[in-house]
Amino acid sequence: MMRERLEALKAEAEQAIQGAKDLETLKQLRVKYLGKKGELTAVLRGMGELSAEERPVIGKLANDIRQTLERILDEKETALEKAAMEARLKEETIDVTLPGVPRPLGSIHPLTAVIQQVENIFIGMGFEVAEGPEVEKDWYNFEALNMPKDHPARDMQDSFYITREILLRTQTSPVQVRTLQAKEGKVPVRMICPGKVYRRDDDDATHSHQFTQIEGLVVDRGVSMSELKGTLLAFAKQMFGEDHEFRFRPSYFPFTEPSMEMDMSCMICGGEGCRICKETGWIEILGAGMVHPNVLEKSGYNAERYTGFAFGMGVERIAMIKYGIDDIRHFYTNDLRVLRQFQSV
Ligand code: 2NL
Repeated sequence: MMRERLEALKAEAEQAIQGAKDLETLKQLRVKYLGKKGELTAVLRGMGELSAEERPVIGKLANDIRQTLERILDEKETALEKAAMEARLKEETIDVTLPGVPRPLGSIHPLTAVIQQVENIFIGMGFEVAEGPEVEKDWYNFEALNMPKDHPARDMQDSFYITREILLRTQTSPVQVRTLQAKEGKVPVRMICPGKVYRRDDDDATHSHQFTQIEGLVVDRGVSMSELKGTLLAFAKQMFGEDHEFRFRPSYFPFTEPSMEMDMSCMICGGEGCRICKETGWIEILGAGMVHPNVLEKSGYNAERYTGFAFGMGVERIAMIKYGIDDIRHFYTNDLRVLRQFQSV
């Protein structure tokens, strides 16, 4: 009687274990058949009614069944774990040979590229880079630069006034005046200042009411015109290449005396004369000169003891020459067909 019940229990348990579909079910089956309150334990509780001969035989049978069930439960558990792991691996497979998602890369704006190139060249010659406000006092923008209120040069560069005394700077020189003041007459001064400047021009292919300027300034004892020329030649050769000719010709600025402009042999015709250089063979690249003594004095420097040179260039102009851009408005309209051509710059 007891034997039949045990054999039936074993058969039922084996079938249930083999049919288990997941680990949770298997865990419940282990409790159901082998647990403290499980069915095998329940059957064994009736052992007391057995005869002394039967008891060890049934006891051994019950133990064998327990061991068998434990073994097949363990085997099934291992098999289910393995299947679960395989399913997960299959599910989470990553195809490392798939192409990546391309990230759209921007590019450095040609004006930024030129500013960085110019900065690096002058940093290499011991210059510092300074920046300052775009909204300026009339005094820093004009007065300190030897352009008093009645100076004709003030009409030359019609300005955006905010009040009678405050305007959008028409050049970056006010930054240099402020730097000189801050240095309180100390030398050497070797600086360049890049930045936006504003002039009341009508926009066309070569003019913009807002453009970018880089000015440079050196003040020290014994600074000379030859040092200015050498510095500008070293700059221009690094900027445009060794295979160009450069020349200086006299010019006029209120804040320098003497003043000059620097030309480069036309990179289109090589000096033969063409539409770009207006048949002259030369392209103007910057203006420069020896700092006017009035400017040094107004900034707190003794013009008897110190001399200086200064120069200024339009960044758009340099970029147009360097990259062959024929319309200044390309720098501001952000046409991607234009900007994409500067991805390697
Ligand atoms: C040009 C010419 C120039 C300067 C800028 C300067 C600054 C100080 C003193 C004296 Cl603080 N001069 N700047 C000098 C000569 C020329 O710019 O064509 N700019 C676009």
